[in-house]
This record gives sequence, structure tokens and C-alpha cells, in this order.
Amino acid sequence: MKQDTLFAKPQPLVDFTFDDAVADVFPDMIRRSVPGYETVISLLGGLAKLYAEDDSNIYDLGCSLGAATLSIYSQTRTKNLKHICIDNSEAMARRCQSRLVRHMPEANLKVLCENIEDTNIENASVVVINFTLQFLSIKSRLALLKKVYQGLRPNGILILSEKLLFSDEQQNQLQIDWHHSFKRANGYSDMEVSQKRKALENVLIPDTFEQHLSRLKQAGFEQSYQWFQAFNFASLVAIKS
Ligand code: GEK
Repeated sequence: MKQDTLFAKPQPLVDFTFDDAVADVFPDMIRRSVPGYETVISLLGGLAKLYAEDDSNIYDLGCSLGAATLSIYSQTRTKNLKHICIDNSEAMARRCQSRLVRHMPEANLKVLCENIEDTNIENASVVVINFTLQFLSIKSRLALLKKVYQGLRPNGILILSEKLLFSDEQQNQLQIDWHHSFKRANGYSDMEVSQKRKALENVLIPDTFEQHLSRLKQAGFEQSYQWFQAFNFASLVAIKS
């Protein structure tokens, strides 16, 4: 695994993008930056296994290198599943394609480089949006969730993982401090933490848990439950009844 040192040296402030340099170090970057990432990846495969249905599609929206898809593929025994992975970063989609073809050669797999806002969703039993909704403009988030709801089969699920904002300012600051301490414990320097935070400021816009629940409800989901949280990172399951 290549080590992430992208913010180790002082550099001019530029908005964060998912380019080749990021894609090259992504497994190390996300593991050391998102508390519980590996646990979420492993457990979401087990959740998907409970809802994946024969002859249906599984979507991984904002797939990066396909970790969620790989977890689902290795844990489900359902027949005739089609795995559809979408990322609008060419650097990610290219690497995802070759990685998944290598690790799941038997799978019915489609990797597309496109904006998830343009993706057609149909006949889905499981849709995963793992730490990606937060990168969409706030105003386009509801439309995506509505489209997911429409494209799910009855009893299908959306697994939605996000960085959280807390409406209580004191809690919000504490959660940010705890997260930064987690990053420093994983070897990132104060400078790396601070430069990355600034680069993400206009790019990753978190919502509160309450905003997520209310948006999911507006999109049509009657049942949405939190199943994971580590500091200011959480994951929900929304079920289409
Ligand atoms: C994982 N889910 O390993 N359309 C398509 N892709 C997008 C868009 C968009 N509008 N916006 C951002 N992305 C992955 C981790 S990373 C999370 C997801 C992180 C893509 C972007 O290119 C990147 O690959 C991914 O969403 C977010 O389970 O780095 O914090």
C-alpha cells in the first residue's frame, strides 16, 4: 500500500480533487483518515447479503477503487447479480475497473466514469453511497436520493455513510478534535491535518444526522436507521418498504 504524503509539505491552498496522485495513495489515505472505514466496508457486505436478491442490480455510487463492491461480492451468494460501480474521477474509475476485474473475474460488472447525478438506477436491491453524498452540492442531494428510492425494488436498501456535522457547537468541535487526534495517531502531522482540512473545506460539506433522516424521508424512505458511528463518521440503512 503506497503511503499518503500528499499534504506533508507546505503548499498553496487548492481545492481537493480525486486525481491520479490521490487515487495512487487512496487505500492508505482513507484508512488513516476515516475512522472505522475498514469496519464499515466489511460490515456493509454482510448487510447487503441480507437484502441482495436474485437477478437484481447492486450499485456502488462514488465507488473510488471499488472496496464496497468487493466486500459485497465476496459475502453474497445471490444468483445473477450485476455490480454497477460509478465514479466521476477518471483516475478512480480506471483503477477500479482493473482492480475489480482482477479480484472478481466471474462477476457481472460494469464500471462507469460518470457523475452519479446522471446515473440511471433500476432494478436495484442494494445501493451503496459510501462517503460520497457529502461531495455533491447540497441542493442536488435530495434528487439523487429520490432517484435511488425510485430505482430500488420493494425491500431494497440504501447504505449511506457520511461525515457528520453536529448542530450543538460544543459537540461538533469535540468530534472534530477527536477525529484530528485519530489522524495524528495514524501518523499524519499537524501540518498534514491542517492543509487537508483547508483543501476539503469547500468540497466536502457535511450534513447533520437529522438533515439526513429528514432528506431520506422526503425521498420516500419510511425506515432509516443508523447502524454505525465512529466520531463524526456514521452510516445508515434506509429500507424501501
Ligand atoms: C469507498 N465509496 O471506498 N459522481 C461520481 N463520483 C463522485 C462524485 C460525483 N458527483 N463526487 C465525488 N465522487 C468509496 C469512498 S470517496 C470518499 C468514496 C472520500 C467520488 C470521488 O471521485 C471519490 O472517488 C468518491 O466519490 C469519494 O467505499 O475520499 O472521503
